Amino acid sequence: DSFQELVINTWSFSNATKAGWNVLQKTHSALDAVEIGCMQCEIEQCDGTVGYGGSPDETGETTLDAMIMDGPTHDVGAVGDLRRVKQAISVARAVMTHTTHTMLVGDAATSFALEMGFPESNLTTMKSRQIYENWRGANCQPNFHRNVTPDPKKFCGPYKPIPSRNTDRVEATANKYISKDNHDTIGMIAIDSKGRIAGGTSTNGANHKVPGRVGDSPITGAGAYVEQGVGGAVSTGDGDVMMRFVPSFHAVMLMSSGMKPDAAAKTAVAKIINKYPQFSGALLAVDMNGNMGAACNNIDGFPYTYRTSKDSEVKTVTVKCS
Ligand code: SD4
Repeated sequence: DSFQELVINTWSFSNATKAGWNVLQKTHSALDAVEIGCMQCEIEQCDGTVGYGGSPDETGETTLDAMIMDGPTHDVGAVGDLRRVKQAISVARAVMTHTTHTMLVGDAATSFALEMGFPESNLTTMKSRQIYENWRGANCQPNFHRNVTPDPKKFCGPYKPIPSRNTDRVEATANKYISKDNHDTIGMIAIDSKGRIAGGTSTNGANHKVPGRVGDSPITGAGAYVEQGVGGAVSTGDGDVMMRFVPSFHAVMLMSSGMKPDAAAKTAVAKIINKYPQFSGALLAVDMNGNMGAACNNIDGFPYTYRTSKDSEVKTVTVKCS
């Protein structure tokens, strides 16, 4: 085995790292490691931001985004706005394995999942119901995801566009925030002993999103990107802003022209900060030799977790945002 095996993921989701690592030891497949690692977080509902029962949308429903990418074939499978099916990363892998497509969305993605044998279930829990009730309140709260003039009668919809100067819109977008306990998408990269790299993400997205919203996580190059022989990157945070910069792709391209993961992550994040100084998020990058790096903005430090064949246990490193 000439390659150092590696499993690395965003945040302190060490059970996900362990699950990915364990399957890597059994099947020696980076793809399996990413699927099973992310699945662990879907089961545990990591931080309430992965899997069912978190981030209810404006109507109270939880929907899921996930993707998986295979380095050697450059194949991708993804689901956006997946409804009523818990196993988002596995459905994403089924899209990759059993279709010529890259991404399926919404209720049609659900139909595909059911055809593939995944069970239908309710993604709402007491907790997500409570988050929704607290936010909606008795009088309907304004939704910061919508740029409407505060008019109590309009907060609960139906919504109508309100003419605004374009500069207002840009300002509103730039100041959008994701609360600090709601940015914990799992993004994972694995390298197996044959040197195959794979990456993936799984998330329930953003609280109170407008129904139909798909975040950065299932978008190739935004939520995750791997390039065989170069490395991979995954992101977490305010996906509505981050996807405009395809930061995972950016970081991997920088690595392919010789930059180290650390500098690549910082450069890609700096590009976002330049336009959106307030955005919350983080980017994690790794090369084929297991060099790691991360950068973040507007969060209280960004932990990432990994295991390599050089270590005897899972380790967590926390990066400070500069
Ligand atoms: C999104 N990037 O959908 C995700 C949010 C996130 O935990 O990281 N949530 O925008």
